[in-house]
Amino acid sequence: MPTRNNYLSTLKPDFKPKTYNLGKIPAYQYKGTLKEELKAGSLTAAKAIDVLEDMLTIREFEEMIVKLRTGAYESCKGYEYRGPTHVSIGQEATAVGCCAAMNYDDFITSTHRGHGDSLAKGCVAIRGMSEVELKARIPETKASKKKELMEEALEGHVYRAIAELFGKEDGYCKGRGGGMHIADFKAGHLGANAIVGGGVPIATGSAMSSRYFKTGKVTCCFAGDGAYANGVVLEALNWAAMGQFTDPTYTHNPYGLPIVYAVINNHYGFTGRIDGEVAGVSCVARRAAGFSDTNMHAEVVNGMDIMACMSAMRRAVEICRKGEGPVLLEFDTYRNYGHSLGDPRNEYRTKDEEAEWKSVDPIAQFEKQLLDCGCITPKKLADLKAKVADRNARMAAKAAWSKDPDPADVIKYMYTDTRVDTVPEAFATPKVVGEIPVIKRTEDGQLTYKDAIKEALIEEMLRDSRVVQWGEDIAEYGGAFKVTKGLTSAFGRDRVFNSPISEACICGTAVGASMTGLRPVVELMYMDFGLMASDQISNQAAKWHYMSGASIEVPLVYRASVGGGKGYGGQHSQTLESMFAHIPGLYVVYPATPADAKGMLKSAIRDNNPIMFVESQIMYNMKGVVPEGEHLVPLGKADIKREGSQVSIVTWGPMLFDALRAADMLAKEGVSAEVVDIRSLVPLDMETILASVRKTGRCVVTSHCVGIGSFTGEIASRIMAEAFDSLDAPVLRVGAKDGIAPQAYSLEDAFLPHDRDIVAAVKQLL
Ligand SMILES: Cc1ncc(C[n+]2csc(CCOP(=O)(O)OP(=O)(O)O)c2C)c(N)n1
Repeated sequence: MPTRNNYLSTLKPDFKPKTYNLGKIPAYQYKGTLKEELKAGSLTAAKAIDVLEDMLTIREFEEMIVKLRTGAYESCKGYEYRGPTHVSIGQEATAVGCCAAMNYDDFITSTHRGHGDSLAKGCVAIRGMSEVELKARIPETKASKKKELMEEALEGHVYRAIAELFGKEDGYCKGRGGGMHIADFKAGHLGANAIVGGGVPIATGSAMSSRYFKTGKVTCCFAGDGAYANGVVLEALNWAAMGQFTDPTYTHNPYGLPIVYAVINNHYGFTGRIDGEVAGVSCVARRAAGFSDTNMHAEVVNGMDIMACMSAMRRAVEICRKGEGPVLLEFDTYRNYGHSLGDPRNEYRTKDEEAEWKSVDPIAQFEKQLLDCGCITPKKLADLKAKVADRNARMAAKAAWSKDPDPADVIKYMYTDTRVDTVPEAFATPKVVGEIPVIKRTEDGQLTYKDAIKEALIEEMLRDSRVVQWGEDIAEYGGAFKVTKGLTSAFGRDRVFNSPISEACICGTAVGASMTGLRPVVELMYMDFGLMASDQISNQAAKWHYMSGASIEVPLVYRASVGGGKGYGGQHSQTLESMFAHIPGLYVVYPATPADAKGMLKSAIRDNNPIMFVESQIMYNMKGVVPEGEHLVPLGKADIKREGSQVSIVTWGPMLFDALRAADMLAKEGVSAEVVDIRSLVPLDMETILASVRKTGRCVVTSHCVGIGSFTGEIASRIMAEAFDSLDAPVLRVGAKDGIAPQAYSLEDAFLPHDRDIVAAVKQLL
């Protein structure tokens, strides 16, 4: 483990002329055949037939969708499928080749065109399961023999995948996700993603978990060629290749991320051509050269040849398990249909091109090889095809007429109510590798807000080894505001480390890491930068618990600090919690006192929901009494910070202190104001707010958010809807001006709300 001293950089200027070698990327090197693989023992005839069965299962599933659209699918006539139709016919070898070359408990992430990946992963997982695992998967089974159990589980797999596609309660995600978000965490499938590139940082985070826990598990990240133009994907490649993971001369743990970036290059984005149109590289694998001196062991593979796919993936997995990942494999393949079935393809490609690719169809080619080397007879091949078609048809009919989710449950699964009350033994005694920073209280027990946060971080790191932190400059430097100072030397670089300036990846890797066992607490240096990560926060972290039908939890904390009030201008001063509160699925909390900061952060780290934890930079040096040791403040519980009887001032964040000063000022004029600090925007403690308003009859809601779209409006409207009879006057709001935070002191002062504005509003009510 490097100490702080030997971690100090000793860079010298060196401008000697040199040339950087970008290396070579092998392409289409595989020349083997099934016969040779069988002879070499890398594959058995039985496994080869399983591989064919899985490809046929995908083809049948996708052709079902095509036929459903025209009413030609016989087994569920009359059933009207509504939903996306991104079929992957033509690409089956990539899905099956990759999954079949992995262990059954390795991980994948997938895409909007992910039925194939999902089916392949499930089939491979089921075939790898023990009898006990199979019985757990299909608890109602009457089968006892392994083969029967497996066949039943495979049938159940097809059923649950179709049921999810059809939006049924029996689906993998209880109909909450659908085909574009299908996931089966029990089979290592961490989710398909309808945001192009959205799953790539998640996969990267999953590989971080494997590295941290030393499980040896590999993650295969499926994404299309189109995705490799997206910022977050390029961020993820940089992240995975970071020297602090891979460079043995520099790092304490030179174990590269065990991840295979599987680029499924079907040559089109939606319609945009990667070849000669929307990219400037001759092969997508060249992207790898931009991020790693080893070119990430990139390779271009014939994605129409299942043997080539499997061989490449086997080698990639081996590299990863040796700790030499990441690996990037580009699979050259083709989608026979358009982007979706609504796309006729004729605007951008020719029938001749399609015919050329159909002539190298992966299934037809592999069937020929199986027949040629006598692995299967024509009769057995016909039987296998009939079995697959029949299974799909029966499962489709069963799914089509199975139970729809109950409309009363529309928001069921939004949040989890679980948290870590007891840390499992394996994680309960984390290693401490250096001195733990001393946090000093004043004689009367006070701490700064910043130290209160730091104390919470230290206590939770000591309590649970799964709590891991990353963010920009948070290691030796301690973060831009020094909140994490000293934590790297205390807990080690595996638990507190610097990230690149990649907010989307900071937030997205946390999602994948939390899905696979870590409990990340990551820092957004300024809340404004959260907008760079809004997809990962809002579409990924916030949504996965619901979209998976509660089959996965995403326990993570985004610590976001707000810069307003320091004269930092428009891009470093925004108070954006109202925006994030508008995203269902995310908790949003904002403590205003040191005691609440400590107690709420500890609760947040133990909670199993994704949480936006907002901190204000102007409060970092504010002092208050903070209980030592185990001090937990529940999330979603408001706090009456001052009792009063004539008006309620409902607030959160730094406006609490304006509200308290306003209450003092009003008291001098004989007005009794109650100050309610909501502390959590989501979940919101309406009960406490309503009880206060029912008592006082008047209410002002105030925060640092700009007026338009502020969460103050949400509170005001709910008070009016739920306590109208108790109100003697309308609810008023006090916020920042509807403008952009200016730098000039005079302007920022005019921009932000103050105690005097609250007093004026109260007087208006009275
Ligand atoms: C961030 C984002 N932008 C745009 C889209 C719309 N869209 C869906 S699929 C797609 C093309 C994706 O191309 P690629 O990654 O190559 O995958 P393919 O569809 O070819 O399998 C686009 C633009 C989206 N879903 N997400």
